[in-house]
Amino acid sequence: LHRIPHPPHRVPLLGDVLGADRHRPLQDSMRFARALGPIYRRRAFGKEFVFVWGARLAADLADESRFAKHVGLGVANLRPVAGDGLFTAYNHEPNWQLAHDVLAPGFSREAMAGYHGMMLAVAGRLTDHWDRRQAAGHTVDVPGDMTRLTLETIARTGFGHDFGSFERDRPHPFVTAMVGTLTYAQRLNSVPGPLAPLLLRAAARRNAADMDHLNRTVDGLVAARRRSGGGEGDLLDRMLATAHPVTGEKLSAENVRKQVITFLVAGHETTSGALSFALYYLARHPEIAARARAEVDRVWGDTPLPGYEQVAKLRYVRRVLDESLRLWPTAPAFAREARQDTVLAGDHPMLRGAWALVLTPMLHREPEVWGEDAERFDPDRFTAAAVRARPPHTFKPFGTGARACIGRQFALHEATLVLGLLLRRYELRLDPGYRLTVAERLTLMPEGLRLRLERRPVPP
Ligand code: MNH
Repeated sequence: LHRIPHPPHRVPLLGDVLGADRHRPLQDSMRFARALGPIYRRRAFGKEFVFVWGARLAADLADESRFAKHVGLGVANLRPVAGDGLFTAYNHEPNWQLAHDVLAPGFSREAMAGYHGMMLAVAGRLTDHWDRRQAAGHTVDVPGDMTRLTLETIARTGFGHDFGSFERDRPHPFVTAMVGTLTYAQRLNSVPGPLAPLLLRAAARRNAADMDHLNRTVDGLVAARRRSGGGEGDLLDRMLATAHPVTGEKLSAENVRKQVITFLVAGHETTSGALSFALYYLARHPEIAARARAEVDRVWGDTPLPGYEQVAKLRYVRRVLDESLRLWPTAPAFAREARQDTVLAGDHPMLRGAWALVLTPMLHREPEVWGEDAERFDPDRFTAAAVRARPPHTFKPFGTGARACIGRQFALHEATLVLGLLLRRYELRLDPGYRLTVAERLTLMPEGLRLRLERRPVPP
């Protein structure tokens, strides 16, 4: 450990937390990364935390035979909310494998093709809303509306539920409660564990109320499904009725509750951020937007509603999305622990159970991999040839290994579809005075992003 650099001024007890931006811990860690290099440590309240972003080190941590997901920091702080749900389960908890095997078919190609029609319907609610805003001469609230869209999409496709987000002026109370618990989980990292109940008394009370709200929403949704006696084989049906193909075991009622919360939250928050950042970059770079729009016009022609197959054909739009997730991966870190005593990248001895946090936004800007212009937005970094030329494990917006994102294809399909529809329908105008600032609540979101729209002639 002593060979890993750390900040020069360490305060007794507090460690390296002074001067830290409590509301933007990830961007704070990015600053430390730039100053200290590809692996560094920070001390907080007597504990050392190791941060990694060098490409060679991150690639070694991706070796599944020696490392696995570590449930730590933000993820661990979500255990009271999501328990042994898929995202927050410990590797050794039997409910991880059980739920993974039962739910994975819900993300197969066939399942995705089945969601496509509902995704289109929800996107139609977004464009109806944006048409009205545009006609009235108003700007649109990008993160707010992307959250409406992605919440309705996962709720409809996964759970046959309608939150009515587009019929509300303010965020749905479910979203407010979710943002509350995510923010609270992030804040728990900035106070010494034992003192949390004291320092965060008011916040802890609010958090309990938020968790209550999430639980009640989910219980209502599950009860409605039990009454109606099954849907059309969506995620909720799988959770309630599908037995494990080998063991015949089913998810318990308590675990179903955790999975529903997990999927409603993980299934929309990060996709909303990804769409918001992509729209920011498209509006900031009109020449890139024009190229993407030309692709949509060419590939979709004047089909009013693109089919499932037509979405994957938007190769350039997809590159815009990848490049947005490179600069701002909206789930910006993941932790890896040693399965046994080992040496990281031949340099750093690690005991079994020792862990490090991979800072994805810094890995994605590593100059040796992405070049000296790594901060520049350029979708052509994701042409097939460019991807082949890069070393493996250098682009990790969806994490790595057995515990990588189960919803990756779902998110990419939804986001590509929506970007295609929006590019085809609108020109996006950004206030030239807007400066990108990134808000953090474990996930990332562009702050205060509003766009002015101009309608294009579109198929009926
Ligand atoms: Mn998702 C795990 C990022 C969309 C459901 N997701 C992960 C991880 C990352 C991630 C990173 C791994 C975390 C870790 O190692 O600790 N996820 C994303 C991003 C998007 C995203 C950037 C959108 C863009 N995720 C989605 C969607 C769903 C979903 C959509 C569901 C429909 N994600 C999950 C679940 C897990 C996960 C569930 C946990 C998987 C597991 O551990 O088995």
